[in-house]
Amino acid sequence: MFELMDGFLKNDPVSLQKDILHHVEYTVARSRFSFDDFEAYQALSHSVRDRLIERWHDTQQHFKKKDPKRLYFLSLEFLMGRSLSNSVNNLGIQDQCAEALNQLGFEYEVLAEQEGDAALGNGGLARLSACQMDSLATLDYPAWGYGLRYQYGLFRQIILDGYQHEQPDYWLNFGNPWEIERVHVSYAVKFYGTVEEEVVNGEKCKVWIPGETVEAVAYDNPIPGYGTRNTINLRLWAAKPSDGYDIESYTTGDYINAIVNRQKAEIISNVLYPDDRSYQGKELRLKQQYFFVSASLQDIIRRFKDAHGNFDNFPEKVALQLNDTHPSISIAELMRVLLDEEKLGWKKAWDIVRQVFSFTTHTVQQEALEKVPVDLFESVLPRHLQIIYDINFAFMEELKAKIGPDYARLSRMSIVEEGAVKNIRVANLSIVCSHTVNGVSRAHSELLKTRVFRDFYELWPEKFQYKTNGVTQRRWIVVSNPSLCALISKWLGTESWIRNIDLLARLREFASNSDLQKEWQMVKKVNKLRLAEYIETMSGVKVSLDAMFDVQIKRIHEYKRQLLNILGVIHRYDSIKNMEKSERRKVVPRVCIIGGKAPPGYEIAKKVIKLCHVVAETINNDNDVGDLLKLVFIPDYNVSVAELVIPGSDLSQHISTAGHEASGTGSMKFLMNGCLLLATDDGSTNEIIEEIGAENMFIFGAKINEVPTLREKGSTVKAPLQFARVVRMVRDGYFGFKDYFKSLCDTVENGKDFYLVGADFASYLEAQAAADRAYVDKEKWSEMSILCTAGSGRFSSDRTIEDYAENTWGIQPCKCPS
Ligand code: 26M
Repeated sequence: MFELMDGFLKNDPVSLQKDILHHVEYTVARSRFSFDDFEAYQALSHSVRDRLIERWHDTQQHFKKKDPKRLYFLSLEFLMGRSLSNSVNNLGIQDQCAEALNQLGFEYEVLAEQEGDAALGNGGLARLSACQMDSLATLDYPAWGYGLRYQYGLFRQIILDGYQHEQPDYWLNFGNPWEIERVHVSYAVKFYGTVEEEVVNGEKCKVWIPGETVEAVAYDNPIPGYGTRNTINLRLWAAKPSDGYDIESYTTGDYINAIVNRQKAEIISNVLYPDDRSYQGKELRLKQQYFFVSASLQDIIRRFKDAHGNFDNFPEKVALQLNDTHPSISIAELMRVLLDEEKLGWKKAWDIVRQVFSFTTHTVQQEALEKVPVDLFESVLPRHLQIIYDINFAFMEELKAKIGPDYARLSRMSIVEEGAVKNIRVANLSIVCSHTVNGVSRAHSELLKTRVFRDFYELWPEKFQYKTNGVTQRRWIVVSNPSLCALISKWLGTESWIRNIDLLARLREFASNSDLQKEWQMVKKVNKLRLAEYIETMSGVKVSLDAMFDVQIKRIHEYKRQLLNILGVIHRYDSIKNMEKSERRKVVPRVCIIGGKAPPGYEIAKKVIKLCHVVAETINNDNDVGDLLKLVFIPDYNVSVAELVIPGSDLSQHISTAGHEASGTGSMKFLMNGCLLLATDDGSTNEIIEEIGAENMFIFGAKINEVPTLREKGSTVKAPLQFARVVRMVRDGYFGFKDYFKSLCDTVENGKDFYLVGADFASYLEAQAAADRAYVDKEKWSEMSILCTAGSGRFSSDRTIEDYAENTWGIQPCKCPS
């Protein structure tokens, strides 16, 4: 049974082994003499979980005692991926686990592969939340994450005959050892109904009589910091029927229907919306947002009230971070609680609300900003709509006093959009009510100030900040690339960079050292081998390790321009086909790898996936080409696939049309892994250039300020001949499916080409040619690769989080004693 030291579970291999066997027998309920890899994974996970729980308790106890200002990070999406390897690494018990398992006849790495991803999010925004939770824990900040426990995560992508099909991700099928169900932490969340006026103590007040109640039950997910005892909490809410649900049906005797109706409450947390283009006016989506916001605020307020008599110092103790507009109803909800339940009066309530919220936006597109039809809002949350109207009225008055009767501007800035369908502009609500509005890169922030939120910037310039995104080196180097991790530590003579990323810059000194370069190349080779094996298993394509592995992995979107990549591959193929045999010897061999999910309703994105498959089919089976060029599509791209692919890449592509990618975080993971970037000047790229140097990257394409002019010119901008030629090949059915691809080709020709695929094609090909030339010189390439890792420190989420803590949230570290 469990052995304790100073009251804690021991971490030596013998104690771990005993715990694993205990869990095999009593948690997994298998014989300790016969259990398989999956059962061993479960038992190991439960042993690790026990250790997390101890730390989690101590951390919460410590926070309670110290009562620091806490950060509550509200996000509808967290893309956590796997937990075992991350937890084992952050607890620092990997060697001990490996030894304990070895003696039982199991391999740690094999067991880690048994775990499925927790994919409770779509893409960039959701993975960023996960990286930020890791940094918050590691840097000892008193923080909590709040979100939704979807039963179905992001759909699984399967490819049939080159077409994407979506399958449900019922990720909880085999149990989830990383969560703790808190049956006693539950809150009633209410919807619908009416608002009535009542007189209480001679004062008129509004009373919401809700029509439906759903119970929110807490599931806690411990997030361990690295090299610290601090383990913070990610609390996800699941919807359960409430005892008060549909009482009516019981009394009318319809028992069976009453039960069936009761069960409908669970729908709220059933499924993650898989389209990250933000779409409007879905009742279930609004209910999801309010459900998680209401439960979280009840929890936060209960915790606050346990420690404080009144709300006077609420803003000194609570920071609420809105991860995009998705949780922004919390503004109206906090207002409602303070007004209707706590009876603080408008002035006091408003004063508190304005001090606690900070808002980060993750988009560039004006069209992508969420809107909720007023009718829908009124039906689902009638009292909240009134409050939003009141906030807007006060804001409009304040604005009029400042800017005078500029009605065009007043109407642009109003929280309520007038028109045939009246809408609530959630972004405007968030800006008006937050003390800070953050962008996710410097360039993004400029766009917010000059275009997207210009009116607001002119009114409140002091509200606007930016925090360039970052990713956690714990997952993206230490866990996913252990050989590189060991090599870095060896050359730096310390492992401290895992907590103090600035130290990575010291690698620069050794960038031209031939010993390091050789070891660096070895590590890359091992990772490429692992990736090549995976590619062969997934797609049957054999690839040469001497080829440059060129990767683009991210959600499929027109603005991310996977089409530009594929057309570039077609051009390369066409050029090889048209070469003399003697010339072919000079071609630098390439393996082009593309992976990503298309939103289910996004036809053009789905056609891009099919195009990739048909082009791959032709190229990969062409004996003229052989190892000089391969194209592979990696299906079902997710966090775990990224952990495998990124370390094995030589070159990665971040080629969005300038002005469309708010930041981009994939590029940062590739950089950390010594992978060179081929990129447009978009999102974080120009900040990356400052660290790495343009001479160590392949930058191409129109700049942000050139895009509008290029678009205006439309059809008069002549795309290069090579472009017309490759599009023609697709149009003429060189790869088959001629009719199917017509609409896709139409998006980039005939004067449309909104994303400037044609306009950027020539400079894209030049950048690709420059990459080829650089790859031939192995020493030079290794030096550039080392410089990428060395310069990646600024893109650690540790740096982002410290900046947020200091300049937005006003929180301090609160370290739990070891
Ligand atoms: C909205 C409404 C209904 C359903 C889904 C949504 C929705 C979900 C996710 C809308 C947008 C979502 O994510 C946007 C996103 O991922 N943005 C990316 O954020 C990253 C982190 O800041 C940036 O690096 C990327 O540039 C940005 O595209």
